[in-house]
Amino acid sequence: MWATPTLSTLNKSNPSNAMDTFTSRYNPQLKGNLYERRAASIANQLLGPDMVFDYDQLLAKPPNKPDAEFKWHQDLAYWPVTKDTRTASFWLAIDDARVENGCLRFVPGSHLEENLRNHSPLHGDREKSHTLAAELLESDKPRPAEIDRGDVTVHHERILHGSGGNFSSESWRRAWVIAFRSRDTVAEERRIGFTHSHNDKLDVLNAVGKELLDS
Ligand SMILES: O=C(O)CCC(=O)C(=O)O
Repeated sequence: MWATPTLSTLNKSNPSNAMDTFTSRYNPQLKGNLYERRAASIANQLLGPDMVFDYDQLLAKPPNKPDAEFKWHQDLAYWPVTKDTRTASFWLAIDDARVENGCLRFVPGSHLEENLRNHSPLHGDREKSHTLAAELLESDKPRPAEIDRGDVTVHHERILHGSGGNFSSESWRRAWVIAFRSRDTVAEERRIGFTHSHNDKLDVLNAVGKELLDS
């Protein structure tokens, strides 16, 4: 399964710190692969029969990239406000994911908080920085999710999570993310031009968190 053209899109000469590609958009032959189908089935069992594919991403950190961090965030803080927020985000480890190479870390229980944490663009505004970051509280007790290659975690849209840099001199840290949301929510996102891409228009990104889309 892994000797697919997808992995060749993780161009190892790419100078950026952590790469991010929309897997099946750029490799449409991957649509409907086994991972996607199994994840869809689990999303339906967890959250209901109306859960559908929303987006996928390959996230890759090369070795020796201590600055290839994903800042603490809740996924929902990145997304437009919708009535129905149900999400199952699957994170498939392509390499063994360890603290050393930047595995995911979660703050247990944070998905149960009534309000989202405050998130700010990392540099200036959304035009300069797609990345949003939240601060940890002293009471937060983050836990690393070290998993082996081929294993999968599933996370909730409100769980506070992030990952450290890649301090390994040898190991990449690659992951294939597929997120499922309700059919109505995905339709609503597309209606306003939100696709979960860094290339979404600035006015769409700036509207995130500000209004109820269907109000
Ligand atoms: O791969 C990472 O380190 C971060 C991924 C992430 O934030 C997510 O899948 O929601």
